[in-house]
Amino acid sequence: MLLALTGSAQLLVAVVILVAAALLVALLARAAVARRKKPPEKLPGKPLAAELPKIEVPEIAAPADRVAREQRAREDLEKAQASLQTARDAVSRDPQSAAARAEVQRYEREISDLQRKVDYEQRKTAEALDKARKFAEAAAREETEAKARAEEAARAEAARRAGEEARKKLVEQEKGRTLAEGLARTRGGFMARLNAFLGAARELDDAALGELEEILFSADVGVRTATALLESVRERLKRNELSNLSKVKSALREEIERILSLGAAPGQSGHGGLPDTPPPFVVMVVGVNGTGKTTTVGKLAAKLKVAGKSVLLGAGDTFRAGAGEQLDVWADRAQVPIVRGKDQSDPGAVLFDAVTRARNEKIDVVLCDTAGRLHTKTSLMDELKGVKRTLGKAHASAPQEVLLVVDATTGQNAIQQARQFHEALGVTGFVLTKLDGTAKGGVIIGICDELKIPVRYVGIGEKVADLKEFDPHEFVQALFAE
Ligand SMILES: Nc1nc2c(ncn2[C@@H]2O[C@H](COP(=O)(O)OP(=O)(O)OP(=O)(O)O)[C@@H](O)[C@H]2O)c(=O)[nH]1
Ligand SMILES: [Mg+2]
Repeated sequence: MLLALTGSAQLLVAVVILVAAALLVALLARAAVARRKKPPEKLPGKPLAAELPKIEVPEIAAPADRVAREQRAREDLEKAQASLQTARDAVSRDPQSAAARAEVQRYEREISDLQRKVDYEQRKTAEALDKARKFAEAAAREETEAKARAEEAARAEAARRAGEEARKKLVEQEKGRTLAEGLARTRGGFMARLNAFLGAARELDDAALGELEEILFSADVGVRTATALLESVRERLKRNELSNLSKVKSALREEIERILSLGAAPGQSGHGGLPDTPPPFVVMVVGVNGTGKTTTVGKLAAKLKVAGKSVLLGAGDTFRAGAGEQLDVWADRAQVPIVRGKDQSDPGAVLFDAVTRARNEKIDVVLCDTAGRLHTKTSLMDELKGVKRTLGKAHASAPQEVLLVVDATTGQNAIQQARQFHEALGVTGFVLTKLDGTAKGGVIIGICDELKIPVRYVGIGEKVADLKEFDPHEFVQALFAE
């Protein structure tokens, strides 16, 4: 086509092409600078740990309508150029014809306009192609990243399941004692005497009642509860409901189970089923020195983890040397995170951090260990009240549970401890530990009767499985088993 044009027309077309090429180069250079200046586009989602595989971008064509428009413009230009040539031929034949010269000028103007149109359409096609390519690249990148994210999530889930299985096995393998085994000493103590007495074939006379009174008072249930139990037997005798000792035994069993059945807080038997308060469920574990708080926190963490809850430990005992390390061992064993502070640092601050972290990370339960203290030491009890207030500042409903850990071997002294801790902190549940090592298990009846606070767990040994969720019926059955 160019060959068909005259010398001046060829020059004009060449100039136009050169200008268009220069314009394109300038545009590309500007785009490259802009791309360099622009920070890399941030795609949604987490950064991937693994390197992304190579992104495959499909071949991209400019949209068909754009290509067609550009083509039409070129054809119009070619037509005008052919008409210009014809007009010029006419001028060559008749140089005096003003009409022929006017025709040439008209076509020259038209060609100039059409050339601009071609340039415009060409630019638009290039832009559309660039846009389509970028879109395809972004889509391909997104798809590749989504694929990589899904693979990583699947890998993490498989690792989590494997860990979960391993932990479950660990806890299951570590078979603990049965409740009856754990209560063997208590059963060998006052319960053995009570069972022997109630099993004897003898008259239900005053002498027998006197003996029952003596047995109940020797049990660690406390004077008040022993008296109340005896009273209930006398009442039923008066109503002629009890004709023999075996009936007295049933009546006592019923009465003890009634005392122990204080009912769990709504939605919450132990901590397996958590209540509806917004998470995290914060448990503040308190008690006298050496009762088993840290051990209970550790066992509970392992149990809750196996039950599918996410757990965080707060090392609120910054006082006793080695307390943090002791809890660290449990965190490691139960595979749960822990928040620790420096030794001697403010326990409230450490636990505040723990609850805040649990809120941020949407963790289900925070178990807060605290330093052991004598219930009679006012300053130490005041410190604990402060810690409780701080927990409330970290999370509106916290602590949802104030768990008092009581050592069953301390017998009736435990009732006094419980009363004072309750006055100071509003205890919401008990854990009675070391029941395996004492004949004084009757104290649990006294605590429930006097304080009307439910027992959540009982500890009957040092293994995770030795922390049992408290079930009054099961407990009474194990207690009376001969
Ligand atoms: N036999 C038996 N031992 C237990 C039980 N619970 C805790 N222990 C043991 O009691 C001892 C004290 O337990 P810790 O958990 O350290 O007690 P603590 O209340 O945290 O002690 P302080 O932090 O010093 O106040 C440890 O040797 C535990 O293994 C239980 O139910 N049965
Ligand atoms: Mg401790």
